[in-house]
Amino acid sequence: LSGLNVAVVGATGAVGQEFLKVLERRNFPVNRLRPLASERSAGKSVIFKNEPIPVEVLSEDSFKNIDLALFSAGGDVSRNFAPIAVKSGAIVVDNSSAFRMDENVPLIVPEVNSSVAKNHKGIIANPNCSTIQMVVALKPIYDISRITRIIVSTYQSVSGTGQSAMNELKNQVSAFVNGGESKPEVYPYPIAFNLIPQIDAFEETGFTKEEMKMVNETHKILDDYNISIAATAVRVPVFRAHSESVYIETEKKVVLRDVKEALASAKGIIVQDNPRSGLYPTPLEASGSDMCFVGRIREDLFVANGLHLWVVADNLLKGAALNAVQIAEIIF
Ligand code: NAP
Ligand code: 3JN
Repeated sequence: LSGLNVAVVGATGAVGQEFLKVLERRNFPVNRLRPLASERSAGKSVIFKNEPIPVEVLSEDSFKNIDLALFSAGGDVSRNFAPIAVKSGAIVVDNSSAFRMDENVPLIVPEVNSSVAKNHKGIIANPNCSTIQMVVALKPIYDISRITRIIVSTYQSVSGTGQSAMNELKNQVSAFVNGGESKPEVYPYPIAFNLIPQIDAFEETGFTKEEMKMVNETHKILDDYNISIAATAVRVPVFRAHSESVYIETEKKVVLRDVKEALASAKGIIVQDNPRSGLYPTPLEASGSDMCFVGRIREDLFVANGLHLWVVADNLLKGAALNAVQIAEIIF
């Protein structure tokens, strides 16, 4: 492959910045890079391969001669501009929720369902970060026995909200330490030294949109709509990497040793599971890594086919930019 012209929509954002680093680090065959953002970024540059590249303001003409367009500028931008990019001849890998549940759009985690990526009609969707790391960890178990029930609680870092939330946590921590005050702007409550059991808006059912993304996207990726799934998504004062406490029930009884072996030999997973010697995954240690870390693997004490796991991954990498670039690597 001689080189592709790649547009990054949202190149100045938390995910967009990771896109540039992942493309460079993985030696993705980039011929020309076109960083795109809003008018707010006019005059700014981004760094790619040690060179400053001027950011262009996103417009209908942005996709001329573009082969691959990586979108991470929110659902509205994707809804408006992804079809334009496709019409211009680009293949779109979209990080937003805009097209994830569209039946014409494959929703891909390469370790889980790479074979359906080729069914795309121009747009391929990248799942929500919390969904990605959960299905990476569950697929090797699912291949031993179907999973019938999932109950998950997430501990999501502020980088999942974007650059503004990372600044808010930092400012609140330093204000707190200095005896001052820093008012919440991004979140409804202070996030420093706190937990917020709300990510995105509540639906009538009492679940949030983020929680329902985990339900609906997991059904689609595993192509199993019979799994009973309940999620509680919580924002925690961590800068980077999401953690999840996952409880599952399998159809057949699985042997714990087989589960650990399947996870340890699965692509993209590192098992860190020796809790009595202090070995289990944490978000600080997982930050910056491409891998999905799994630990605290244990049988439920009361339910015969119940298992518990602790799953940690970098939400900006495997949860966003890395997974999207891995999708592009499958397609080209
Ligand atoms: P962020 O740090 O706030 O960055 C947002 C980016 O979008 C910036 O580059 C911004 O440009 C650009 N943008 C916003 N409005 C725009 C417009 N009208 N036209 C062109 N560019 C526009 O947010 P982030 O954390 O990177 O997340 C961005 C999006 O990625 C999210 O909204 C979400 O859809 C998706 N995302 C997905 C996952 C996942 O789970 N896979 C995780 C996080 C985010 P300016 O700098 O010019 O404002
Ligand atoms: O909050 C997180 O940790 C992940 C956030 C993801 C997100 C944030 C704003 C808009 C999404 C997403 O990827 O589902 C969206 C969206 O595209 O709807």
